[in-house]
Amino acid sequence: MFRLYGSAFSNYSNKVKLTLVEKGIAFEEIATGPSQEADFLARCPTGKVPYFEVDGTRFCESQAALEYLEERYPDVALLPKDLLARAKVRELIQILEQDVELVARRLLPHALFGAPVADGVKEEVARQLDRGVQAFGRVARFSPYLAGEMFTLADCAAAVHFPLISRITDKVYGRDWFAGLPVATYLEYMKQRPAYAKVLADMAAARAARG
Ligand SMILES: N[C@@H](CCC(=O)N[C@@H](CS)C(=O)NCC(=O)O)C(=O)O
Repeated sequence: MFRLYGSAFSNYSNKVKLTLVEKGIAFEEIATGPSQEADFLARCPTGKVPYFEVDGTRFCESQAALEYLEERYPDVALLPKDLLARAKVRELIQILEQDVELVARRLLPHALFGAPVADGVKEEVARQLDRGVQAFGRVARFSPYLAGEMFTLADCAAAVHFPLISRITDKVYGRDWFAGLPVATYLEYMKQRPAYAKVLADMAAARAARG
């Protein structure tokens, strides 16, 4: 049994959950938040969520989980057969996470919890976001999925990262950095997929339970 330790509020947890549900894999979800406590670090070296347990082996990093799930459960394929097409899907995920999500994440504590920001950080992040979103826009196809006609792992990542990135940039800069891309239309289209609808419903239920 695949055990997913994570949070309904964590986009990286939801990336893995969306992949599991899309593939129709049975899994157990254990609600956990990140921690730098020693007992948590003994289970997950980064202290972040999500982390995973399969047959007694623990590991972390959402992309490692996606690659494991794709290799272990190839029947519902979320990577194309062609090796170069597979590389293009991975390129999409890496650009989105490395050049956009991680950049916007620097302002997450400020946007969501009002944490202070050092001088110049907003300007620096804005410059990096410009470059990252433009790079992503050059490779994303939105036709209708990110890599083209096939729903792939890139969609499992983007569908959960886009709303968070838009929320952060809206809050901090008063504008959505994805406004120039067809992200809103794409997300509406994605909501027709039962797996994505479930991830959103679980998040809404967790929000309601938190009050
Ligand atoms: N590269 C990691 C990123 C995981 C991550 O950043 N998780 C966030 C929650 S969405 C977290 O645990 N943050 C707490 C921290 O950075 O200490 C992955 O892909 O799993």
